[in-house]
Amino acid sequence: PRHGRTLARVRTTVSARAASGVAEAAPADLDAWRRAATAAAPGGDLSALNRITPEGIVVQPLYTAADTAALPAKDTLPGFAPFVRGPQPTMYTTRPWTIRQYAGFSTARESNAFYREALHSGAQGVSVAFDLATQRGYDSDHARVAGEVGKAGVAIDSVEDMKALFDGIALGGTSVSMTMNGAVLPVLAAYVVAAEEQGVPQARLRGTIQNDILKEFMVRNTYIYPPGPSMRIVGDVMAHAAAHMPSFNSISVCGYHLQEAGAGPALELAFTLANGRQYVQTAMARGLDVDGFAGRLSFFFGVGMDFYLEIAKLRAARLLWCRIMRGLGASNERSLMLRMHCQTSGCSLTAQDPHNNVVRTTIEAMAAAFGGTQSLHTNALDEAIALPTEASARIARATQLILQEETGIPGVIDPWAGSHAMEKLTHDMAEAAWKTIEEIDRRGGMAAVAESGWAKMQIEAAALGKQARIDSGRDVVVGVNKYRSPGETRIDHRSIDNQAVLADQIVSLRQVRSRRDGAAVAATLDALSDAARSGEGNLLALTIDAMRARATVGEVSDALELVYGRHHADSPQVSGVYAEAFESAEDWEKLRGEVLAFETARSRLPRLMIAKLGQDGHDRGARVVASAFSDLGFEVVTAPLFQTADECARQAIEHEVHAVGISSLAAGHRTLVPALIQALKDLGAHHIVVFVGGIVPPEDHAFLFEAGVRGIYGPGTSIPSSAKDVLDQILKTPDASAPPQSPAG
Ligand code: MLC
Ligand code: 5AD
Repeated sequence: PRHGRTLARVRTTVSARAASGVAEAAPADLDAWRRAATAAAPGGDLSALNRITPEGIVVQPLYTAADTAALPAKDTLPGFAPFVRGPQPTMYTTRPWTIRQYAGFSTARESNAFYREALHSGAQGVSVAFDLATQRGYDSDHARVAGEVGKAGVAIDSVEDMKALFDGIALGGTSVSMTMNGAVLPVLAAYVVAAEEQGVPQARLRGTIQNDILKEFMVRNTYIYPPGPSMRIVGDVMAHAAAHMPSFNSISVCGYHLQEAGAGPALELAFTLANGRQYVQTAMARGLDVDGFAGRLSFFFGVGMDFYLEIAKLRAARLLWCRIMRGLGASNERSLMLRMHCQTSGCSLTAQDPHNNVVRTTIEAMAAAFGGTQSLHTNALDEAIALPTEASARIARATQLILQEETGIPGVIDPWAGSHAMEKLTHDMAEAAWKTIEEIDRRGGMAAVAESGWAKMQIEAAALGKQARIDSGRDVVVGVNKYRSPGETRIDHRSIDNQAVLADQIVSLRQVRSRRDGAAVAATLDALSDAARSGEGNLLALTIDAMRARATVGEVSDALELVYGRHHADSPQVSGVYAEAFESAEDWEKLRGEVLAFETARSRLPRLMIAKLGQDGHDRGARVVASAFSDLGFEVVTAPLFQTADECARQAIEHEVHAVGISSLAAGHRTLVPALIQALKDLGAHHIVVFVGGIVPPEDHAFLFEAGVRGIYGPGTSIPSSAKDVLDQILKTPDASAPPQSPAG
């Protein structure tokens, strides 16, 4: 048969080459290659073939033995320090990474059904996404969160909800990750009690709590209390877990959100490791033995599209962590080994041509597997539009199943080891990250740079540079700034009936409150406030008592807020980075001209307030837009996070802005944006124009326009195009000083 003949021919060719192998075996003549490559390089300049990443890492067109000859300790083995090649001696050959898809929406019952179906169809662990009300420590019936209950994750108010969430899922067997930071105490406590009532003692619980508050202050913003008390809470969780939950990972130190907020891989790596080190030092300062808890520290990285560098980053992470932990006096092997979860990059995905996202995610997932991750989430193709549907979640899961079961990839441990390129890039990545860690030390350590805002500004500057490179076409995003599709691909997406979820939660909260012993609950909450005040006792242990008595998430948070207060962040804004990185002088001048023309027409510069509403703290987009618009000549006011619609309207009026731009990434827009427009009208500010940017599914557009929104800018919108539209829309609207149009009727 044809097939056999082809095979035979291949075999002859191979053996013929082997016979005349003298020429092939000749030592590499690097100078000859350099001459040939120089001749072929554009302008005869070989260095033009280097790619220099925004972080200054040089990626060469060719690596040879000459690049790796001087590197220290290349020839290491998996399962042995410094663990560059992986934490397990056999890695995926005996147990592939855990397919662990982050998910949660609506009520506990609905999310439970989703998890069970996922576990039945190939998922291997659970990962809970909580709604923003829960993440920020509010019960579902709190007035500030009405628009957000059940939207971006599942609503959990008490142990009863937690029990429903894991109904029929054996908590002793399945490992569960919970992405919880601000409200870590009531949520982890509810989990412990739910398991206990399932018959699983805390000693047998497997899983991970995120409990990484430092990165919340830097980027993700679901903190509740100020940094000092927040770090005590982290420490109490670590201490309790070290003593009572030996199989539970008490912290997941996150780089993912730093990358999503704009950090390149080296910055992500440096900040994550420095945060991890800060937690270890915090626990040690409380007198915990480092080897008693460090083996249960876990990490979490994002994996973006820069394929080689992402693999190098994951290898370098293990190398550096081993160095850091030895420096802190750890000696147990488990304390030295970095174990990680990875998630493919949400911000690399596009709303345009959404099917392309499957390709991007596959490539990123391969990088995570080549990098030796222990657990992986692959994003769904509808990432930039809404939460995953059953169908898109199925493809995302299958992406991993195919890698595990069809490709042979898990069969070779750390297959890139020994590649001149990969070894050199691993080394260069580690060096770049280490330099930043040294700079952090010079600035007083991670807690100091997180609190001063320096860390956040580094990340924001990177995000602005990236935005400018995409807007000016230097960084290509297929289907967005190049090869755009003439038509729009519409896909189905999940939408959540927020009002129905809210009604459900209110009923179950009422039930919980009516059935419990009120005096007993009050006593546990008082004990909690006392412990917060005195600094004595373990807050997690006390919260477990409170949740067992059926206190709610909101009540526990309030008991602590009473002592600690709620934190309000105030972070300085980056300026000039967007302007500097924007490459098309002509486009730039044109836009600046329009801003100046506006000034002439309206006798003052366009003034814009950029705001987020409710509990949605994902502020990369808002901050990038604010900084870039300000570079373009707008006067920009950045509103504080977590405002209600009414508070936002009052601020807008106070600042005399022409327009308010709302950035919405957590699906609260259907409730919050109309409420803002109403509040502006009620206050007589008909002239203030409202725009929305962020993740807004196409069906919501008509609804928002009807409510009075004047522009919607989804992911992939270039800043110059939205700026132009904003100017046009403001000019179409009568000024505040102009006589108000009499409303019809
Ligand atoms: C694994 N094991 C092996 C082995 N491979 N044993 C022998 N040989 C091998 N080759 C053992 C391990 O030692 C371990 O046992 C057990 O098998 C499970 O393996 P694991 O590697 O620990 O995997 P897992 O249980 O999945 O844990 C992975 C983890 C953990 C350590 C990274 O922390 C985790 O699951 N993290 C997930 C975090 C997450 O999903 N976050 C979502 C964030 S989303 P033993 O006994 O050693 O434990 C988000 C988005 C947002 O944050 O909202 O912003
Ligand atoms: N369900 C599934 N995935 C989610 N993500 C966020 N919330 C959810 C959810 N409720 C994913 C997205 C996002 C990242 C932070 O996590 O990929 O980018």
